[in-house]
Amino acid sequence: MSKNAKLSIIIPTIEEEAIFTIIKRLKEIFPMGLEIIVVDKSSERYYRKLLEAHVKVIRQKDKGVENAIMLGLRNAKGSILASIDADGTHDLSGIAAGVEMVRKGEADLVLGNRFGKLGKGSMSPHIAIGNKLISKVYDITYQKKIHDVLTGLFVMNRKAFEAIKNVTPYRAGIAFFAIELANRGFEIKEVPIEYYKRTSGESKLTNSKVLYGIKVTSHIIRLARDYNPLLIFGTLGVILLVSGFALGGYILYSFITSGTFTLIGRSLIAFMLVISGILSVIAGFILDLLLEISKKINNK
Ligand SMILES: Nc1nc2c(ncn2[C@@H]2O[C@H](COP(=O)(O)OP(=O)(O)O)[C@@H](O)[C@H]2O)c(=O)[nH]1
Ligand SMILES: [Mg+2]
Repeated sequence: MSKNAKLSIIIPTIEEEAIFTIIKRLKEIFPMGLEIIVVDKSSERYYRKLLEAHVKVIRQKDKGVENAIMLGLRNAKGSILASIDADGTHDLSGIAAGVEMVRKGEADLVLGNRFGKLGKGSMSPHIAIGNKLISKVYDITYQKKIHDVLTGLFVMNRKAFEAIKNVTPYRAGIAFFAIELANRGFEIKEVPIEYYKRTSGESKLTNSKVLYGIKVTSHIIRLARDYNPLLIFGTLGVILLVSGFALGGYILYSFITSGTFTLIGRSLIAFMLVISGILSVIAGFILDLLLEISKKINNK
């Protein structure tokens, strides 16, 4: 890829005030060969303000950030394509780092890992746990070393985009791109970025992040081409078993040292952990068997 290959950056927005600073800074970081495409789902007033920022603006008629980014990508001319949230929470330098990796051919898709340098108070603890768990499921299912599959920053090469440009996006945020590209054998890597607290407005993504998280997880598991239930349920089972035995060991130790048995609640939890662990492993074997049978039937 040539050094002055054009870079297109897609910015999805619903009334984000931080976008104007982002546009200004991106123009400073990439003074040459930059195309900024804002995919806007805001008011008339905001739209007019965007036009004054001298960027390409596409107004989104349907819903969802996945559709917004896809719309922007389909209209992009660059040989390297990127996207960043408009709320000012993502570290812009992640784009340059991702472009470098894509340019060198180290990856086809680079995701900005917000857990690299998470700013204080930038992500609430339960959202962080949810994001980490979802990324772990992605990591295990697709065998990629990714820690933040729901980030708002990515860079990809045109070849990767051409392979998925006709796929209709589903509700999975940027995981949609990571799932589709993993299924097609593209190289996916990450780069650590800083994540900052939102300075204005509220989250626009969804009314319920819990439901959104469940939807994303189900897409990740259902769409895996080489879906491996034994690996997923087996790993989960082992984690449960290890935690159960660890807790059991601790209970036994305190019983031996104190001579009295008081930890009834904890014993129950340890018992449940071990039982669920065993069940999870069994479920993995059964699902694996069913998958094998269905594959054989389909091939006939
Ligand atoms: N065009 C468009 N932008 C969206 C939509 N949903 C979210 N966004 C934008 O996508 C980015 C990420 O959304 P945000 O609300 O910050 O999600 P969060 O960081 O997960 O809370 C922001 O720039 C939003 O303004 C949508 O349906 N259409
Ligand atoms: Mg955000």
